[in-house]
Amino acid sequence: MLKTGIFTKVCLMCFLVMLTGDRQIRAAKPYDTPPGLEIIPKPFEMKPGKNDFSVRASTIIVVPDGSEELFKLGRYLSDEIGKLTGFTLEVRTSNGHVYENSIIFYIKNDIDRLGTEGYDMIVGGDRIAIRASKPAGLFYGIQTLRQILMSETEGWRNARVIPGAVIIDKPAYQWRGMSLDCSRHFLSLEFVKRYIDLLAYHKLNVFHWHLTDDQGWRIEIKRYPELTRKGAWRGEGEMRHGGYYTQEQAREIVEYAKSRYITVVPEIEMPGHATAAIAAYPELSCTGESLDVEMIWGIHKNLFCAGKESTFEFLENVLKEVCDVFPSQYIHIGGDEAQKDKWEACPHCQKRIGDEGITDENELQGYFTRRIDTFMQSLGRSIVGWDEILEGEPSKTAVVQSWRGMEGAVEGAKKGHRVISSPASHVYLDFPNIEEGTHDTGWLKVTTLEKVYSFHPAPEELTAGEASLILGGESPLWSERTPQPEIDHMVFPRLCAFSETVWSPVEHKNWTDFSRRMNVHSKRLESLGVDYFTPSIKIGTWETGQVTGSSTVLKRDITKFLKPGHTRFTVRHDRGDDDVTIEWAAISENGREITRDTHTGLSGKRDKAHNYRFRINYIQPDAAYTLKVKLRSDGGSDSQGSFMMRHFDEW
Ligand code: TNX
Repeated sequence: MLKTGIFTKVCLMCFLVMLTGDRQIRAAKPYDTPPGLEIIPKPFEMKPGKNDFSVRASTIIVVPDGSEELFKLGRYLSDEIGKLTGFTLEVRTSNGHVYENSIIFYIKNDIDRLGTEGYDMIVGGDRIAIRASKPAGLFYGIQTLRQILMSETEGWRNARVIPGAVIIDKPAYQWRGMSLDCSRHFLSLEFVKRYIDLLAYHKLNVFHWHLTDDQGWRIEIKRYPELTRKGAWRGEGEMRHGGYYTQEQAREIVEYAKSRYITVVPEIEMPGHATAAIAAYPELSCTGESLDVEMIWGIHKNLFCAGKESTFEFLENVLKEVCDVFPSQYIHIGGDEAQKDKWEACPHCQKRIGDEGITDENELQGYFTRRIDTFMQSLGRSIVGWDEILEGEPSKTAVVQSWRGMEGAVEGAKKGHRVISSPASHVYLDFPNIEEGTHDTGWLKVTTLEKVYSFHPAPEELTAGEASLILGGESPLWSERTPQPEIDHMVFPRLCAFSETVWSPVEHKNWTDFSRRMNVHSKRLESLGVDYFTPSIKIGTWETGQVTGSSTVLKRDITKFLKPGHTRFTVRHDRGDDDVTIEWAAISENGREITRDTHTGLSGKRDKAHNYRFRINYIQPDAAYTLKVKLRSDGGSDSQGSFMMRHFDEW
């Protein structure tokens, strides 16, 4: 098995020299995806080769000597191949030997054209060579290999043949992010780790962790224990919801992400989206009034007081602990949707405006942001803020995340800020996939897979110099309407399209080619256990005359459809002038009610649909199951609507 044949060595060297010969950074040339190589995001360059490589039980993974990190990467590849093929591959350092049938990692610091995250890969005959100038590049080469092994060639999870190929690959953007909102719905530590793996699989490298908001504070701050004792919980009884991450758990996520070449960027919202913090420490607001952690979605007017010095003392102490846990260069400080009514009425804030000689409350937010920015710089960090921070002229060191369209990206870059593009219109994963009525406010517009695919991080109106300030893009999952079991459904497959918009060169954009690769890729998602978007099924309707001004309970048979796990029913208004109010929905088994979700929902011309959710632990064979919904109209009886249902795998 061990061969040091001079011929083999010479051939391999020639191969590599041929590949490195071209040091120029070239523009990407569009190409047709060769069969068996349907990678998402699409690699920079790829050519089919003559000889396929077979993964065997005897295949050896060879890593360069002397690096623990590279050895770990070898073990990681071995584990992943193990999951896919059942083989346990040995990992060895090369020691100058050339092994037959091997996957070889090379680090060459001078492969300029690959940058810090690129790799090239030659698959031919009895070896696969993956080269990069940094370990991150090898990691992405491994993701490419994982995807190839999860292709249709020999059946799912079973492919052992990797088609001969030469791949040269590197990202278009350095900031390829996704964010999870763990405030509106708490997400378990395991679930967050699973997402980190899914991001890595799509070559994304930033996990933006939205940790605080009106509806919950989710990160332990040792100096202020009430933040999580009180601020991490909302509601009473059945409606109680919450949870938080200890610093130790957050560190675990940071480490886990690091091993996947992902940076965790935490977000601590200020001055708005602060209700949970204020519920814990009322003195942080302008009025000091006592508040509960918010139960209702939308924009709330509780801001941290910008007049009191104690607010800054608190925030600095919090941020110090945050920086201690999160080594990221960038710390997100929110800044969005800060409606300033409370500041207008606050003597402390007005005094601050007077003392600082600033004109209004928008500038007061600018003062706030600059102060926090200066503090963060003193800790050696940089802030990221939502595009509203531009209204207060922050210092140039602040990174702007453009979300209300691309205007913030244009303005931010023109003013010399670094920018992350996240236009809600294209990359918000809380927006519905199709018009199926699972949305309940006018803000949430249908965002199809194709729409996400059409996103481009760099606005055309920028000069080349300005465009160089666009760090990349980020796709957030806001979780108001998405509890944990439904997250996959909102995120996938749209995150796959997004990954291509930030990794692949824009010249490669080709919806038809992407859709074809996506057909293969969706099988991969299935084998990874991703419950990606599929439409709800219609289990019944109500017709004109059935829902009137007095409450009625409608029943629909769901025996055929109900499965154990998490089920969502959508009550959707389809036609008619009358809006419908829903009081509750319930499920009965053989005529006996087994579970009920009681909360008022509106299903009408504007807020079309409302969701009711159940967790069913057990389905009794031969039992009959019925959905019951209690509803009434706002007067007339001409509304018509549908009952929709979607089952979700439990996480
Ligand atoms: C706006 S995006 C928000 C979030 C909401 C989201 C819902 C941003 C900076 N603010 O607080 O969750 O819309 O789509």
